[in-house]
Amino acid sequence: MAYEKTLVLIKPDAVKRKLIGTLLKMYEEKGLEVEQIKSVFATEEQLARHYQAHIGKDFYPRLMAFMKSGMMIAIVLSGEQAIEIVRGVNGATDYLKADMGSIRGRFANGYTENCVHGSDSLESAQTEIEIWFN
Ligand code: IDP
Ligand code: MG
Repeated sequence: MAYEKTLVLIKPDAVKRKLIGTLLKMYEEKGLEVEQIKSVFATEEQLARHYQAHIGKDFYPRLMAFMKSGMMIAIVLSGEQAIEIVRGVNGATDYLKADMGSIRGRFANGYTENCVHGSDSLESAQTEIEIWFN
């Protein structure tokens, strides 16, 4: 067991659909603490750093446009195994295969518009917290 911090983004689709409270509740119900939270309009630079691994992929332009399409909520969550817990609560990247109890299983309407982001490793959590909170 390891105490971790992880970065969550509530993406523009979920904010527009007034799901902020519902999604925060799902993380809190799993015992995670909200350490930092703010609303944010992503800049091109933040997104290019955040999604660096996906630059050049076919879905990248659509992803960038979507992530700039409205306000997001950036959150630092902490707790034991926080990174893995958040990935579980979020559900699989393929929204059709995501567990029906997960956020994506319940609420995602597409491959791009999938409500949430969660860091996938300790390294990306550190980098992403820096991107959105510094
Ligand atoms: P993750 O969000 O589950 O970590 P990643 O593979 O890191 O998934 O992809 C980042 C984001 O890019 C996804 O959350 C989703 O919004 C978008 N994305 C990923 N794969 C596809 C795809 O095949 N088509 C369209 N959008 C995608
Ligand atoms: Mg990812």
